[in-house]
Amino acid sequence: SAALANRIDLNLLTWASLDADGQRAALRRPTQDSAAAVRLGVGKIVARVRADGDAALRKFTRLLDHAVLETFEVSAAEFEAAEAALDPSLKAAIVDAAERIDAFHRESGAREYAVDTAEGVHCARIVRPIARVGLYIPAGSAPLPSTMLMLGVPARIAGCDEVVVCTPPRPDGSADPTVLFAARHCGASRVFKLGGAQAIAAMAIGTETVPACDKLFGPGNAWVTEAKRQVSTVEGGPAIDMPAGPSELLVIADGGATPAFVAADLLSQAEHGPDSQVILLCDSGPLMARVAAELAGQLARLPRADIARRALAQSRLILVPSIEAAFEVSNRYAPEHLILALRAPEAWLSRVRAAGSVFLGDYAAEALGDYCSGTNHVLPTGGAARAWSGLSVTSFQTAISVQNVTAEGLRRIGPSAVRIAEAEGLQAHASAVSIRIAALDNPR
Ligand code: HSO
Ligand code: ZN
Repeated sequence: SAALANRIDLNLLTWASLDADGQRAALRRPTQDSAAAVRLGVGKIVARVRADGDAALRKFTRLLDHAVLETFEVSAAEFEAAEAALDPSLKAAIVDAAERIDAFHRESGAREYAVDTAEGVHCARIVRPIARVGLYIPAGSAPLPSTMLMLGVPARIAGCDEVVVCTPPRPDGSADPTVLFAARHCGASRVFKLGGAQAIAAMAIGTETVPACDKLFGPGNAWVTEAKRQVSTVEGGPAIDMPAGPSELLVIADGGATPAFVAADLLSQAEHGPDSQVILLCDSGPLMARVAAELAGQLARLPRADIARRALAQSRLILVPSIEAAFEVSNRYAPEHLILALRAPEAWLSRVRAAGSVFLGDYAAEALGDYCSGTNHVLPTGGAARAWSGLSVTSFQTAISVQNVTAEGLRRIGPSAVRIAEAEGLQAHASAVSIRIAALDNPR
């Protein structure tokens, strides 16, 4: 209705009535390429941190975070003050969430294995932790201690030697106490009060106080994301976790879904930021109308209504001809989060081809996965779920392959190597094998 449309701006679409262009437009994400100004600004920050180290960090922290800091590292006294300041029920909830994240992620590491590919040819994979990792915990519009757990717990399970954390300081020079508590709880080695592109530059390059890291993790604003991209392309620079973009939720609901639950899930995503993406696919017109009404009602009561309203204006509620069709649309979009508000959700799981994390049934709110079901909330966005996976212990490990070849093994596989090397015109390769076979044939 017009009255409703005035209160919240929703895009209600009917999939079957859209042509190919209309369907493409319905699934289009807002363009994410970083503005030239951001690219340039980040480039300057990275160059200054490379040249001036801590002095540059002090300058950018004063200019951009409005905090005057002589040293950045969080002291034992600060950790203790943070812990003392926190409500015991909040501490208990963080400990509880960390336990469940630990329980789920323990199973997620790369496994070592060994295969004899021929008699005398023993091949194996061994797994090692990445030595030094850098975790970025944003504090922007809301500090996210849950992100500290999602990065810190798998790093601890992997057994990384050093876990470096950066989180932005507040203007008074302190860091968010909940983030500090979570950092200490998952055993972070060192925490620095640094934010933005300068934090990423520091962990990538290293300064007098911040150590250079082998791989950088964590979400952040456009500046942080661009900084990760830039430092990872420098020769010898760190690896990064995954391309990060605005958070997304796609819900597939049938006529039996509970409109209030569906609306609440959509709003939980929308309140993250005005650029959050929210899509509902539903095969029931009446349900869609009731979700739209619920959205309006629940939105009015939210403290972050303004942010959520702007995200919803970019959202889409799409009537699809069938649940089968909904899965085709969803796989094409490849959402970060996928809720199946369906009557027999497990039976539909086999249809899911591309998604970061799936929530089955009426009770699996996305917010549970954000905090404490145990799964990770650092997930591929922007359609990356077609080829990328969410964070797990393997993200903090390397796998090293090993081969052990006996004389018998050399005799078995050597001739194939020689033949292929000759075909490639690589005579030194062929010789490296044939010289050994000859030595076996003519022991001196
Ligand atoms: N939904 C966000 C994670 C988050 N939500 C943190 C609340 N706190 C991206 O998966
Ligand atoms: Zn969330």
